[in-house]
Amino acid sequence: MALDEPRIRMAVQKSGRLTDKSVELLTRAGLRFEWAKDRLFCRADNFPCDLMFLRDDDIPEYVKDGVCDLGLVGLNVLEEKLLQCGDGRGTRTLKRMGFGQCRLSLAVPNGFEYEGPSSLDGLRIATSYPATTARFLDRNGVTASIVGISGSVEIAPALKIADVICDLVSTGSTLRSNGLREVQTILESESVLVCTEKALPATKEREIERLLQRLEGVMRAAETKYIMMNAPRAALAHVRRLLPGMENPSIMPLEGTNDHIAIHAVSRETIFWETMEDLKAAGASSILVLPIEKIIG
Ligand code: PRT
Ligand code: ZN
Repeated sequence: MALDEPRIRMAVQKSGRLTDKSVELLTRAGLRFEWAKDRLFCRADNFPCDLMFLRDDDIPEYVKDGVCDLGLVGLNVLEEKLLQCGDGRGTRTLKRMGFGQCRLSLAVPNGFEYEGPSSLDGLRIATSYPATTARFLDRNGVTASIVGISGSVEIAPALKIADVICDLVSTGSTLRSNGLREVQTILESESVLVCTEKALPATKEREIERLLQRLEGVMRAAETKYIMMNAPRAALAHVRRLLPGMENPSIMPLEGTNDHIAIHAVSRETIFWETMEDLKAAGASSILVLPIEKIIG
């Protein structure tokens, strides 16, 4: 690998909820690097990509400014930081990554009657997402005051420093244990892969495309299974109905029988135990479901 080739620089959360999944995904996409919790910079030795480990709050600006070409960050942080430092633009979202799912929601104390955004008029809203919350209020023609808090937003109503809150929710248990009720989602979030909008050399664009294809392959493989079974030939149509995600199965004769076949196929859908039981009831036997590691093409 030539030393002067342009290398992609990619920002990843240094230590937090997104870190392990990000590192795992990049490793499964074939990048080989020596990662340790205290490292800020890692060079992949088999792909022209360097990783920079940052606080997630810094990733949007680094990508916007072109210090990093790519970033893996929560959509919630991306939108908030880009709104705080400009008009919300400056990065291109290449892919939703399917992990780190959560939502930014308004929550009110139990007993508060919420009838829509207008119920917030004149109230104080505590949040770590002031710009995203302000955008929501603005879009809904609501005037409320925003109390910026950097952590433990859920205790603000009990402390009487705010009437309601706008915070990230995943299971909802933090809200419940603080006597709050989620009433409105203002942003559905997950981890996203973003690219800078600054001009990049064509070689780098090509490498980014190659990396993206690999990441897509890893993600698709995770959702896809390889299924094998034996079945009476007459049951084939029934089997296909039970597995709508199955694409063009390979059908092979089974040695020693005329009426039984082996069916092998890739299924784009999760195969549940119930489906396996239905397949068995339809006459299938020796049903195997195997994970797929990589997919390309
Ligand atoms: O140090 P650094 O600044 O990098 O990290 P951080 O502490 O700011 O962020 P971190 O690591 O906590 O979260 C990173 C990202 O994970 C967030 O920006 C979201 O995109 C995503 N994520 C997914 C979450 C959650 N789920 C989540 N549940 N981030 C935070 N929470 C918190 C939430 O703030 C609330 O306090 O969990 C609590 C609610 O959870 P439930 O399950 O009780 O509803
Ligand atoms: Zn953060």
